[in-house]
Amino acid sequence: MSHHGPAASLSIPRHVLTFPEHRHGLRRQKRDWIIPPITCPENDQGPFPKKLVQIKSNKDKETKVFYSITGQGADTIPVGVFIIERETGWLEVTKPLDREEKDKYVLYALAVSASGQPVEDPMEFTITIIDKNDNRPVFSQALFHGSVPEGAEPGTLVLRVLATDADDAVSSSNGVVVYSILSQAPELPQPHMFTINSSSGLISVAAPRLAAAVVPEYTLEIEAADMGGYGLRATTTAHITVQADGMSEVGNGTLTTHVLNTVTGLPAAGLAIRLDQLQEPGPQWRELAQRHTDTDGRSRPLLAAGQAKAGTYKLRFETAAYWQGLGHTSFYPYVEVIFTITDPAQKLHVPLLISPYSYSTYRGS
Ligand SMILES: [Ca+2]
Ligand SMILES: [Ca+2]
Repeated sequence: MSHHGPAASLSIPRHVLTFPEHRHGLRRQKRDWIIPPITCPENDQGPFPKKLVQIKSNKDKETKVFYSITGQGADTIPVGVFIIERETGWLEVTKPLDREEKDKYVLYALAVSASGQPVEDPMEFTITIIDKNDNRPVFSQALFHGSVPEGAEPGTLVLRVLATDADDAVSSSNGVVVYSILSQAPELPQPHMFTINSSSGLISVAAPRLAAAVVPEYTLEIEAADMGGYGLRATTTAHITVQADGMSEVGNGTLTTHVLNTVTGLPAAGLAIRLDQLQEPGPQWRELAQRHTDTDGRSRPLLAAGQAKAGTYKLRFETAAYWQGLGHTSFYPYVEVIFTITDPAQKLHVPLLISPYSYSTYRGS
């Protein structure tokens, strides 16, 4: 038994397609006879007619053989795309083909003698059109809309964009679309507030501290590119609305705050704040409110008028995330200010002044 060399079938020249041998005169094709695939690139610019493969009958040793073809692209619509040289058996294509219009043609080759008698059974063969990347991705919409509640956790889904590509996505990457976010406007409280799944087009929250008061709407420029992200490109725009949380605007709250960045002397925008109340007799804290500071460093009131009760409260300021958003590291991962409300009717203002290495607070009103 020999294991050397390629299988015998591979020694058949690729440009010749021979009618299958009959087994003991049986008028059927051998079941194990494999017709080699015939391929033709799309958008070929010729010159035409262009030879694809030579069809051959071994009966040509005994008699003169004439060849013809029938089927799709030969004598049925689209007629005349493929022709065969009657005497040589050369199969030829006559014009540029569009794979996106038709990706394969099923034909039959016939071989007859000079008197018109068939010398072979009709041989079925398929011409497969090989894709070229001649279509760019197309977004299903010129503008996409999505919305997300403020303070949404990273991973929260926002919307999905969709682009299609007419090219072959099965045996090539010409039709495989890869998504990316090109830009985010505004870049507040930091760039990359959102991320996109490169294959599904699902956009989700990437960073915390989405705040309607800071940025009520983002504009993302989204790209779709074929060939694994390196081919033809298309862009679209996505508008993402940040929804303020359910609390109604209350102008006369009893507990307010503002945060000042003492490095720049400017208000600290987009900083997350949480208010807890101590559950007497303790030590459990109960969350009452979450806020983000706006561009003035202020948040909506943490306690609405009439909501305050005497007790011990804690304001937690997410300082590290804020500094991280500005490209700094913070010595304090967060700042907690604990204070007592004795007179619920009195307005109370608890500001925070921060740098990466210090903070201070005071009682205002
Ligand atoms: Ca394409
Ligand atoms: Ca194509």
